Amino acid sequence: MKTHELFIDGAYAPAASGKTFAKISPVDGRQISVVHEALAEDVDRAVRAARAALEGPWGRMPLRQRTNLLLDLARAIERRAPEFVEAEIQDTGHTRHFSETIEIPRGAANFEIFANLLKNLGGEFFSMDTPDGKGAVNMELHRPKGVIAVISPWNAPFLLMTWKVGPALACGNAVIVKPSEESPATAALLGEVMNEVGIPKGVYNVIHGFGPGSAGELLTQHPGVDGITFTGETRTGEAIMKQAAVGLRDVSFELGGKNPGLIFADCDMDKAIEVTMRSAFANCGQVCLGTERLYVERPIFAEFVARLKAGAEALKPGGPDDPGTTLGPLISAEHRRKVLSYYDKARELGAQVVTGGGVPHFGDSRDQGFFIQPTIWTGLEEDSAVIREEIFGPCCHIRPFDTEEEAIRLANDTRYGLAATVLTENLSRAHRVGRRLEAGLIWVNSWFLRDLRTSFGGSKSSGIGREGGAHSLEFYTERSNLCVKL
Ligand code: NAD
Ligand code: 6OD
Repeated sequence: MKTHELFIDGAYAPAASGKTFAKISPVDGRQISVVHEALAEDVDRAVRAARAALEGPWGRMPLRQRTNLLLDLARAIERRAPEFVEAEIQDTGHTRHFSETIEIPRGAANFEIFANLLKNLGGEFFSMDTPDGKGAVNMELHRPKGVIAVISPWNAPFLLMTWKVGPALACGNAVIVKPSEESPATAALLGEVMNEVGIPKGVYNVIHGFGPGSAGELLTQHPGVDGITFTGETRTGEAIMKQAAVGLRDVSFELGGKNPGLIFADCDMDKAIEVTMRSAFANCGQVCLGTERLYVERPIFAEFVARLKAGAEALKPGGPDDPGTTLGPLISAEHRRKVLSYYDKARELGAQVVTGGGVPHFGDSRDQGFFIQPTIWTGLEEDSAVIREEIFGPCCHIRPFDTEEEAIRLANDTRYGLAATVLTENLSRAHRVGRRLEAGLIWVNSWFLRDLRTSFGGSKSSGIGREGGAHSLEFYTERSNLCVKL
């Protein structure tokens, strides 16, 4: 059975804690690996290694050499993509297609785009007048922030982890990654590739473990950490913010969502169904940007519901190696219990279950996995928990609306503000509605489409700060103004 040790100071090493935990396959409930759990001594060692890297060759490395190493890293990930895909799908049960076409290539791209960005980075420059007439010049300097703690989730492990490690390293920081306890494999494998391309030791460290009372909490409380970038649940973000308060460490948070989709009667129906099938069911609904609340203009409500139902029922649940699989499992037994509790709640609240609402049966080992039926409801009140809380499963509620104003009000009536989609062929409506939606990412006639140079993040309870392109410099660098009197 595979064992994932920690990766500290350029080498794999057992946890000093002597503790390990089991990683369970979401496809059939079998244990697939043993994972070492980092506790205080291990976290301390990782922080010391990262600090030493900043004071050593990494900290002194010219920008061109540093960014070239990251470009080499991107190529090496591409070369070893089949290994990354295998590691990711074993841990998560994701469809092979999703891992091969999105997760792993995006991981490589995350190093490439930030390396290129830093290579070509300019900065503010102001020439100013002074009373003696000689003047002064002001210029903006960027310095690495220092040791960055990267706390990442399990729903797109490699993509979301590298989305943070890429800019952190391009800006010259050293990182300590704490991947989710549910998805340790790709973060572990990346250590090997870091060594292969010659990234100096201590620049990239991985500690495994849980959140509270374990590696996550210990890392975010460590005084040697200068900044914490976190992707995960809003409630976890609140806990980490308290932990980060000691020493006033900076945070960057990408949190939960309860994203609306607005489908207007003037949409292209085929496009609306294609977009919604992805936004509601891709990755078995385990996407922070996914759509769990749909509002459909009344004249096309019945047709939309019927066509989405047909689409959901055509999805083929199965493991990554089952031919034709289009819907993988949920990540864990615990997560499935949570999603099923909303399925029960919806029924208790009198929802009409258009399709799904339970667990599929295979008659083989997959019955020990964590599969669940894609589910669509109608008829719930907007103040019900099913509509207000993030479920993070393959499910959505659909409600009719009558006016554009009503659709906007319903969409914005949430504590979250991560993403929204609008389906319309009316260009004026697209702009008019789009600019009134309270979300960090707004799509018209598409979903998940994004130039990586744009900002990414959520408002309200969906996050703090923005990452992506030059926006990442806000968090991953410290800025100074150098004012030179002439
Ligand atoms: P989670 O919050 O349970 O865990 C995320 C990470 O935080 C894990 O590594 C976990 O071990 C760690 N952690 C938990 N408690 C901690 C603590 N007290 N201190 C330090 N670390 C701690 O999230 P999850 O279940 O892994 O992921 C699903 C959630 O992530 C969903 O809410 C989803 O919306 C959100 N998410 C958001 C985005 C985004 O970009 N906004 C992207 C992906 C996922
Ligand atoms: O594409 C990205 O960079 C990104 N952060 C996607 C988030 C997906 C959430 O599940």
